[in-house]
Amino acid sequence: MVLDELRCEYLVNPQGIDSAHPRLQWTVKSDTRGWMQAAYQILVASSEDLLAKGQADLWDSGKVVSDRSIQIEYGGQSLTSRQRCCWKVKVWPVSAGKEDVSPSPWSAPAHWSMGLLEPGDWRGQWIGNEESVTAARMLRQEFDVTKRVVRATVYFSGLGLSELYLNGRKVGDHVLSPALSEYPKRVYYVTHDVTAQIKRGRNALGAWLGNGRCTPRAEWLQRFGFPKLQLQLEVDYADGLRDTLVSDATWKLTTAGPILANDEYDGEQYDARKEMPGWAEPGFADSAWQPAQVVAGPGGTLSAEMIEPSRVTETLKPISVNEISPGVFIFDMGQNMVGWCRLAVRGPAGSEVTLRHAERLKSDGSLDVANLRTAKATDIYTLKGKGREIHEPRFTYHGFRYVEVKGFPGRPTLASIEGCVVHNDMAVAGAFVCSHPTINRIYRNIVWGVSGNYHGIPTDCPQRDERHGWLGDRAAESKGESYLFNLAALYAKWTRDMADSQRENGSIPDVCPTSYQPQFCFDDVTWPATAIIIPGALLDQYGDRALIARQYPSLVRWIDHMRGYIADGLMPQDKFGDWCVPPGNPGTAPAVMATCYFYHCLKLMTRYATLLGKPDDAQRFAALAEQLKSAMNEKLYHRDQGFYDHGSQTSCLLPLAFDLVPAQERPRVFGHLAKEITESTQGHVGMGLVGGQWLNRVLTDGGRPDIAFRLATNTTYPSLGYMAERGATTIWELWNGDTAGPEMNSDNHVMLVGDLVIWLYECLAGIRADPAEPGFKHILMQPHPVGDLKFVRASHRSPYGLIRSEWRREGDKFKWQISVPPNTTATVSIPARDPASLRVDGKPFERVPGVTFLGREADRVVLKVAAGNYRFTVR
Ligand code: RAM
Repeated sequence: MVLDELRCEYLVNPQGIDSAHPRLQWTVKSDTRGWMQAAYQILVASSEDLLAKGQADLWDSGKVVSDRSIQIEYGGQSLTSRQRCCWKVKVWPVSAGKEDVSPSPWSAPAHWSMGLLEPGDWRGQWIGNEESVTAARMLRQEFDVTKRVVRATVYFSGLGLSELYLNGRKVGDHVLSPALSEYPKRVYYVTHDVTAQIKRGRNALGAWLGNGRCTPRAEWLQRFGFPKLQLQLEVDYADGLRDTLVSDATWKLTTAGPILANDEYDGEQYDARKEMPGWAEPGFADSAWQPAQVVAGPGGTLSAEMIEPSRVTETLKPISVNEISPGVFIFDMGQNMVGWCRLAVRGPAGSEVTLRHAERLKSDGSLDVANLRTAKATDIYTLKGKGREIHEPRFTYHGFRYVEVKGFPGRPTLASIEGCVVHNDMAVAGAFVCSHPTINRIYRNIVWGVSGNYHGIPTDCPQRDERHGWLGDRAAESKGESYLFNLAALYAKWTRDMADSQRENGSIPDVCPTSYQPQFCFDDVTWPATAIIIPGALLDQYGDRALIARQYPSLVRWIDHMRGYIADGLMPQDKFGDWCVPPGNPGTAPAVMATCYFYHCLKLMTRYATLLGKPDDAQRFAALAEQLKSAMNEKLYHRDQGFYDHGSQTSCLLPLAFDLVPAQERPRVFGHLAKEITESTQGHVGMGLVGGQWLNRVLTDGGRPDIAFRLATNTTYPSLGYMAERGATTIWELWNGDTAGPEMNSDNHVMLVGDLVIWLYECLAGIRADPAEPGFKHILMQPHPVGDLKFVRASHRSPYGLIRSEWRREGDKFKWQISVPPNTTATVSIPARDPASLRVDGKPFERVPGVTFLGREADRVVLKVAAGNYRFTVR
């Protein structure tokens, strides 16, 4: 059989898994047209040796007749804490409709290891000191290793943020770890294999504890207390015995180290003169340190952090530096970025360099920090005076483009600072470029904005004193993000935060995990609805059915809690309206927003209940949905005018998007929407972030992709292109960010992206997952050559492999090249009036293997194609 590559993939970071049924997947690379999998076999062994010998002591799946290659649940021996699992897979292809007798060779082996699964596995205690200090806590412990080590693993959680050192070297490359969670319910720990870092003889562990959300800021402190550490190091010896070292009162602690102050929002102050060389190495004299206190834990279950960690993913060089007054230098990073600066400096001991960060400059060239509210975003470094000093902070991050440097000994140059870009390090999932420069520029701004807001959760913004997981910003917008990055794990984690944050009565807060303000719980619909919308998107994009099962009970509780608010058949609960409508445009009534969204949630719940085999639930949700639909059309629809309520853009959009409009009325409502946009707002958006998350798709499905194209390419106010014209390198919180006051006015919010990224990939490039065969097992490919677009080149790394769509218009010709990954099929809808004008790989389609004619639709020819690469030409 022809098989270029068979690759085992694991959905997430494979260290310290805490699911009893880890899910495995693999991809096949093959140029063979129509490559499909007929069967697979998985072997899982407890060691690489056994696996190599084919002795699958944990699981031999046997030959499973199935075309599934993603989301395969481990089905072997029950897995225990710390279990090492080595696995490989082989597959049998379908050939000529029949099963090929010969399977592929075995894949290269892959591994995962289990975390600490039982609460009783944790033998240590939470330690820290219950004292209000701004300084970072430092903790240390020494231990002996007297025998040959075969494996050493450390499991730890240091709240709010932590870094661990072993024998003087940092363990791993994570920063700002662990991920934020609903601490009273769940606390994440991280796992590192430290076998290579342990040595025979005396060893030392050193931990830094930063404040994170365990900050001495009063409101936070009340909820989460002071920083604390729970740690367990397990050293397995060649003789089969194990030593376990845990966090307890025998550890030593000090707050007299160099990090004098640290705060996620305010920044970090570091005095290099207070460094303690060797503190994380054996033999350090720690007699001045105090014993660590055993402290109360945060309350939540320790769970393995199974998302991509935050890392420094790239560094930026400043593009200019300007001395605006004696000794005050403004650096321009050329990009609104998220992270911090690495400072390189030389000078006398005690010199203090202050770096302040901001997104904007005032007209006189000085820093404008008004939109940061109380966040000070200031890092201070005091030199030790020993040659070239390089420093970057540990327990803060900033959203900034400009940096003000003061107190620098001598004159700083462009080489004096470097921007460290920090976010969860997800794999890039797509590429998009087209012939329109405005769209390309906006796309770039979106990628920067979206990635900069991944900090263990998707945050609303990275710069001011907020940085919360506001649900409503990401309702449908998050699906677009999945075309940019592999979000399967991060968003699954965030939905778990939502369930963890849910109240006893079923209410889901608008901010998850809840922050210092548990009162962000309003029982509105549009924000919490995200808890229901995201699992459906992850199902479509990644085929993640298990997530639906996991979240389902929490979602049912929310629905049952909220349905109690229904009055007169309508859902009245709303809090934020169509947040961030361009000023001057009409808002949308609470009952329209809430009823539409609740209806949509009920339809999704019907889908989930059906998927999980719960027909009674499905029926109950469907029936309630029908009631809302009738009430909405009876009470809020104006048959004489053809629109709902006052006819705002969003009040037309939502009923169309969620299919609430009676079929015969659809053209009128759609007509009203199109007219509102083309006339009242003259080809511009007249809606906020709620409407915007459905806008471009509704326009395109209704036959007006030209309006969506106009919105996407506008450079006049209000539009994303306008922001870019005004110099934005990310996406603003407000359409009128340039003229509005600073209090609620961030330059880096993703919510106004709406469904633009979805539209670029699904409608312009035409790459979409078929919900009936999720995870891109079957792909719906329908490009829209719209406006004066000359070409689109896009690709998406789906769970089955790379999907490609590249089209170009040349004179009266339309040329389209696609790649359909092995083990998938696609329905392709080609803009061609006449099938005779179509060539596939230079031939009439009837003569091309793998191609089946499905029919004609308006101005299109619809084909079903097997896996492979195709060239379509339409004259
Ligand atoms: C602001 C946030 C967020 C939005 C809420 C309603 O505080 O920045 O983006 O969801 O308001």
